[in-house]
Amino acid sequence: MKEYTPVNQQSCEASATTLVMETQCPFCSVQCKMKLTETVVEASAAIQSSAAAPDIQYDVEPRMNKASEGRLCVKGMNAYQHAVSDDRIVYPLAKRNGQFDPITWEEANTIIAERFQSIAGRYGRDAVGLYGGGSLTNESAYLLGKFARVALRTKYIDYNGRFCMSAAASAGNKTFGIDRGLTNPLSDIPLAKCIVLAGTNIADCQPTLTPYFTKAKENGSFIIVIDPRETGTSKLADLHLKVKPGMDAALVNGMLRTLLDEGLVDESFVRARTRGYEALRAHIGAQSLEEIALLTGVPADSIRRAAIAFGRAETGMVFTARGVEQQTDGYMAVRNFLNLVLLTGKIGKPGCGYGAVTGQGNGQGGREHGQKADQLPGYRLIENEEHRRYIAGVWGVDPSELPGKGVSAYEMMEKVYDGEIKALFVMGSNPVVSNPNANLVEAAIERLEFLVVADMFMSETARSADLILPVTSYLENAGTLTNLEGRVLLRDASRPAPGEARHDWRILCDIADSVGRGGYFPYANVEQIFEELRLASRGGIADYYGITYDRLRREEGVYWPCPSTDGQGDGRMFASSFAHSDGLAEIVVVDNHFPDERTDEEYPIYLTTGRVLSHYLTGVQTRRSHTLASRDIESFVELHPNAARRFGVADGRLAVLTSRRGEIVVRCRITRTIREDTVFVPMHWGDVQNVNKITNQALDPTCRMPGFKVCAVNIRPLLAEDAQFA
Ligand SMILES: Nc1nc2c(c(=O)[nH]1)N[C@H]1C(S)=C(S)[C@@H](COP(=O)(O)OP(=O)(O)OC[C@H]3O[C@@H](n4cnc5c(=O)[nH]c(N)nc54)[C@H](O)[C@@H]3O)O[C@H]1N2
Ligand SMILES: Nc1nc2c(c(=O)[nH]1)N[C@H]1C(S)=C(S)[C@@H](COP(=O)(O)OP(=O)(O)OC[C@H]3O[C@@H](n4cnc5c(=O)[nH]c(N)nc54)[C@H](O)[C@@H]3O)O[C@H]1N2
Ligand code: SF4
Ligand SMILES: [Mo]
Repeated sequence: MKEYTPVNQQSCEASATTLVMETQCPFCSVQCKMKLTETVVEASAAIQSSAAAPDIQYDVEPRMNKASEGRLCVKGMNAYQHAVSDDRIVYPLAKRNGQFDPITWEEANTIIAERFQSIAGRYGRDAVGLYGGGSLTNESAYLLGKFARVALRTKYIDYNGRFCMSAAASAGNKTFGIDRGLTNPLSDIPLAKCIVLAGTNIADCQPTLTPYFTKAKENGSFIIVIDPRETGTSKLADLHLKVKPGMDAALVNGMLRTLLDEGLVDESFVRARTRGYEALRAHIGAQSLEEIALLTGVPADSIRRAAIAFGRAETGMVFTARGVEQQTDGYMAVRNFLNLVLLTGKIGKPGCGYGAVTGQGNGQGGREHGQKADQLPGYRLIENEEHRRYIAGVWGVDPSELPGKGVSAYEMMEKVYDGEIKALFVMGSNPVVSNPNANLVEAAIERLEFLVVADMFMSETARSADLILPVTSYLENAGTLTNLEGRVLLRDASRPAPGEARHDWRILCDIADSVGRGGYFPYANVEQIFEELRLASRGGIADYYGITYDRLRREEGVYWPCPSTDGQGDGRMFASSFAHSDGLAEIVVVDNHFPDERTDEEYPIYLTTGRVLSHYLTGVQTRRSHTLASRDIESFVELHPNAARRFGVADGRLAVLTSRRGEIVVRCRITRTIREDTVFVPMHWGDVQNVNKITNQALDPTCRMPGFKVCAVNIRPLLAEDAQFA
């Protein structure tokens, strides 16, 4: 743990103790650095006698770092509030007669071991499932994967990154042979002369990156935003394509058709560096721009302008995020954006590349080291014999002991519902709010024989737990996180754990011990886990072998892949070859896909979902920050005035949104900035405002990503007085 020196400032009235914490923001994938100073002012003896509580003040200063260049957004500025809040769970809690009672760690570990072993004994080891998250450090995420396969020996493990990065990750792997979010360092963005921002709202979701794009604009870049709504990000746009939700793949086909018509395909790059172009050329040659305009709701002229701007620009970058990816064709839609990058030869050079804008703080590292159903550390595959042998060797087990692959996050919830999974261990996620079709998930969770949740707070999921394990926050827990660029960063611990809260990795080691597998989890500190992770990832796609804590302390983060301790890691990828064994990138034919659910008479308008600036994911943390909560105290539905008139709902009044799966109640925000056929609801609230009670559970057939971004809904005023009268 990092050393800190309390400073005592004595005065006749009061004394102050100051704790300086050098840390980084726990929220999004930029991982901005900051200095947090806590000053505790003890009242004087005279005042103390009247039982005054000490006055605690916090001061936050952004710190220079390569990603945010010394910026912090409003979430980072206020991230301390939840971590220091009185709402933190600080003792293990067991539910008895519907009430949570504090228990000791010893009791908690004994209960867990007994219940897991009894359930595994009665129904088989696969009756216990694990559910992880992208906010866990690399060390904890790695250990959770090992814990599933070596301590509990179950095949059922998956994590919330399934809902986040799975479409882009599978597309990157298939097209390039590797998935590392951004193929370039952020510093390349200002060099791009044309930038496509598709389904990514950087201004609200990675705000400290916005200046890279404004700098690009100052350098003459032409910015194209593809989003059904106007957002903070679309304000940067020279051209905004207000696409119909779910129709990005078709939109890109229109752009590719234009490239072909205008002779803007970089034939020599395509010949030298890719395979699969012939089939794609035939496919896009058969597309009609007018039909695509009808399908996508974007005028043919705008599609042409976008394609010509990107095709002609000397350099260019494409970014996608969840707007494109959280679709039932998310994998193929991303692949079409990668087709666009490849056909124009805009990759592997300064100012040329692709970025899947990673979401969670460790959304990148969290998807590399084995908490995914089909994965082993270093991006290895659990069904690959050679990979199994290698990892079994590192773990000291027989390869035949490693389970096979399980199922994706939502499918795990279906197995819980069907009674195949009887016990669940959740670490770093709030699945009752973040899964699609949340009513089913809530019912599933209630059917469990045994639910353990490791969290800092009483989340909506923790409420249903039999046992809650209190974990340390970013201020208390050390470890590495990999930011959206693929840069591995070390975050030291800054203060002691509150009460009896424990680190995630420590909790896993202790439970492993209780189930008699402690010999495989002998770590005395987090660095020892990283040392094992280095070995486990060695020779894999996500090779961390060359990265050490010493290096991370000396240098400001190291890019993966980094196979050797004197190697620098690769900031800009694919300069001369891609990661497939033949060195080529794979172009693929992408059809004009429709969303799984279309509007009809009963559910006549599209719902899309996403984020607002001041809240983070299911809001468990940001709703506990008074500054952030007060910016948006409740959820809302954003809808066009014509849509409001059609459904008779009024601005500022409550409306009921219904779908085939359930209903929610939210307040109306009427605005001309959204398409008339689409409404938007953010995802940050639970219970009656949990938008996932109405979202569609249909999954992408390849990556198993749910189509969070489109379903069909109906809207009505909650009460007569909420109605709009024409
Ligand atoms: N403030 C804040 N920041 C965050 C988070 C947060 O919760 N709050 N979460 C973090 C995480 S984990 C993630 S994954 C990222 C998410 O970052 P983003 O993906 O940028 O965020 P979203 O708001 O989910 O979706 C982006 C945009 O997609 C648009 N969209 C909806 N449907 C479609 C469509 O069919 N096509 C296209 N092209 N666009 C569409 C939405 O209108 C929205 O503006 O943000 C990270 N940063
Ligand atoms: N409708 C709709 N649904 C969505 C999305 C969408 O755009 N629309 N986006 C999806 C996306 S991209 C994501 S990433 C998911 C995220 O959804 P969730 O996985 O539910 O994410 P969080 O709300 O961050 O929940 C994390 C929980 O872990 C706790 N936690 C935080 N840090 C730690 C830690 O270090 N250790 C432990 N043990 N616990 C910790 C927090 O207190 C919180 O309770 O939601 C998905 N759901
Ligand atoms: S939320 Fe993201 S952009 Fe904002 S301070 Fe935290 S890491 Fe930086
Ligand atoms: Mo995410």
